[in-house]
Amino acid sequence: MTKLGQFIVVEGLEGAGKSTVIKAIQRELEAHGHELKLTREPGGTPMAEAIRDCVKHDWQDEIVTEQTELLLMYAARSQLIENTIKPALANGIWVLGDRHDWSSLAYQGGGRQVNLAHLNAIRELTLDGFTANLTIYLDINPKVGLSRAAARGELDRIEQSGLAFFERARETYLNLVKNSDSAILIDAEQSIDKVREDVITAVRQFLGMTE
Ligand code: T5A
Repeated sequence: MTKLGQFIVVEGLEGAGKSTVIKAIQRELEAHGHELKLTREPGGTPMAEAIRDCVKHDWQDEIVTEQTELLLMYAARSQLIENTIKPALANGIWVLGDRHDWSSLAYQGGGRQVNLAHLNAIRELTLDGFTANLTIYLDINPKVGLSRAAARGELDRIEQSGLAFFERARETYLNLVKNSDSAILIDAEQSIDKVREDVITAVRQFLGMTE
């Protein structure tokens, strides 16, 4: 019988270094012989990528409501989970995700402060208990993260949400890590090399438990 794949997610605010560490994790997992599928959220399937374009862009003077943003994030997630992540895991392929459900809890729940009962109802409908095996949370002061993101170019619609939004999102992430036994916090304000080193140590520990 095929051994199930594992789902590892990297989370964090803008500019925390997710894309940067994902390359290092990929190398590590492949060196251990794991076949790997990389995903990003929102996105990762043709339809979910179209939703990504929708949520990231400005719509001239049409306001994107908080409810629309929330529903689109979970619509994209549902497409990705059912069409890509679950089939990969069932075939023994490991999945490495650039963001997942915690991003919605942090950004829509914490940042936008959407109604939590509604958020949880949509989560239950979409996830039905599905969850990552390991979440690596890169913790960064939003001022530092946003300045890294700004150095790369113009900020998109969500990135323009303001400092208080990102402070609430960070607070939510910190609470999620504190209350999880499958997540690890990495200080993302360290040098890139030190962040990578800490992340790889965490991944090796996880591999020790699963292999
Ligand atoms: N969103 C997403 C929601 O609101 N709800 C949801 O449910 C989901 C899934 C996605 C947007 O959607 C929102 C969150 C986002 O706003 P995105 O383009 O995927 O959009 O945004 P991010 O994931 O935030 O992508 P970023 O590229 O901004 O962040 P990364 O990947 O964390 O950062 P990275 O690795 O590209 O690094 C950024 C820069 O910093 C440098 C890098 O070289 C790079 O230039 N850097 C460092 N510099 C100094 N020291 C370090 N330690 C550094 N690490 C990286």
